Amino acid sequence: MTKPPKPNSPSRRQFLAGAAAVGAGTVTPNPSRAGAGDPLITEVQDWARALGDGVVTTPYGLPEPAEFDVVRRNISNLSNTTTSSPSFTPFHALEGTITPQGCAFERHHSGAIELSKPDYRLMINGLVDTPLVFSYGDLERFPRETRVHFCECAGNGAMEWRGPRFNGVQYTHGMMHNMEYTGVPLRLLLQEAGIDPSAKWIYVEGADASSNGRSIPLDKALGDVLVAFKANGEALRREHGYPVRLVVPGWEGNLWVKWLRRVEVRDSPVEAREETSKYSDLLGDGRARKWSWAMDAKSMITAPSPQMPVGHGTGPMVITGLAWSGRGAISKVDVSLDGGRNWQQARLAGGCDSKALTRFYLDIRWDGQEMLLQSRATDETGYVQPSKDALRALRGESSFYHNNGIQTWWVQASGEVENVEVS
Ligand SMILES: Nc1nc2c(c(=O)[nH]1)N[C@H]1C(S)=C(S)[C@@H](COP(=O)(O)O)O[C@H]1N2
Ligand SMILES: [Mo]
Repeated sequence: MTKPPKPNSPSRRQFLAGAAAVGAGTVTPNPSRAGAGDPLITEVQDWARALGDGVVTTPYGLPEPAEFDVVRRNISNLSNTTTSSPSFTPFHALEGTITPQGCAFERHHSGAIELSKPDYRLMINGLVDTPLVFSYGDLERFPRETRVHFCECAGNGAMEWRGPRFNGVQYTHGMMHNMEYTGVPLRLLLQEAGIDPSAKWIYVEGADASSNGRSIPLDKALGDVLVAFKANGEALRREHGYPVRLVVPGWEGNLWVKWLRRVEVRDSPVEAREETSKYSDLLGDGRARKWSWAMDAKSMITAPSPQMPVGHGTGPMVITGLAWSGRGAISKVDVSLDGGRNWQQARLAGGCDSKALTRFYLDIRWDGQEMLLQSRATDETGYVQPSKDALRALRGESSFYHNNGIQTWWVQASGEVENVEVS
């Protein structure tokens, strides 16, 4: 069993602080008998003696103060500036599948810019009959679609390629979010401009200083790509590209251009731009794969996990997590309690949307013994999430991006959980 190096992990320090606060260890394993003298049951409490807050006390609601800990975090030594850096989603503390915008990971190359709706323009040019410029209001007049999709950075888990490093699902898997987007299919805007028969690619750019330009094959652009202006029912937040971003379902987050400014229709990809091949993958044999667009099936156990230790004794325990695939819907998730020797099929909750997070549960009775928890996703193409060893055998020890290997959590008898690897 390989463990992460202990001293220098910020997540571990945060975990220990958190664990003390919730009192990791044993608490009452069963509901207590009614009328057993609990004042919370037998006495009238303060909150029932006076009126509560009136409506619109908080015109736009904020999370309950006691939930202060359910926030994005970054890793201070990961990059030099926070304007060119990722933050991480607190998946250990979230349920269901939708990521609230307020705690969804962000990744900027030159900071989150302020861009107003009146100042917003989207240009479509290149191999088209008529180059067009759309205002925000123009976009609102095209037929829209609403769909849930995950956005995962190709770097999610990259730091774990060579072995366990960060003690928390927020850091090992948190470069991702899953939202319900509303937008106009890019196809409709391209058709409005009229696509030249020689067109094979588009090149997309944002309005920020980095522009984050990327090439995307025309087939994908004419498929399920959305020019989105709403997420989870409300306007996009600035950090996710207000007022308009590209949604490229199932494909790596870098293609999801924020503050979308220009779509150039082309006969070839833009080769010269460094960004185009930034997320290349090394293969085991010394060659490299330039593009890995679709995110392969992957899963994570969100609880128990290092930031969410077991807070109760033996008996009923809920093991839960998320699974996703960039190639379609999740068809099955297996969970192992013993480091991958035996597997049990988990219960899938909800709709199992295509290219979206799927929540799974395994309800067990914990005997108080240590466990090596793993989850393994299978998608509708039949693809099965590989072990980290299998992935390294294919792609070598020095690869980095697109790490979809199986994660192991070591649940100790004390209830503490650590990021480990078993082989
Ligand atoms: N314009 C612009 N678009 C961008 C980026 C950027 O820096 N600028 N970062 C990209 C990367 S690398 C990722 S992973 C996703 C992250 O989206 P999020 O910030 O909503 O999480 O946006 C992509 N789109
Ligand atoms: Mo990314």
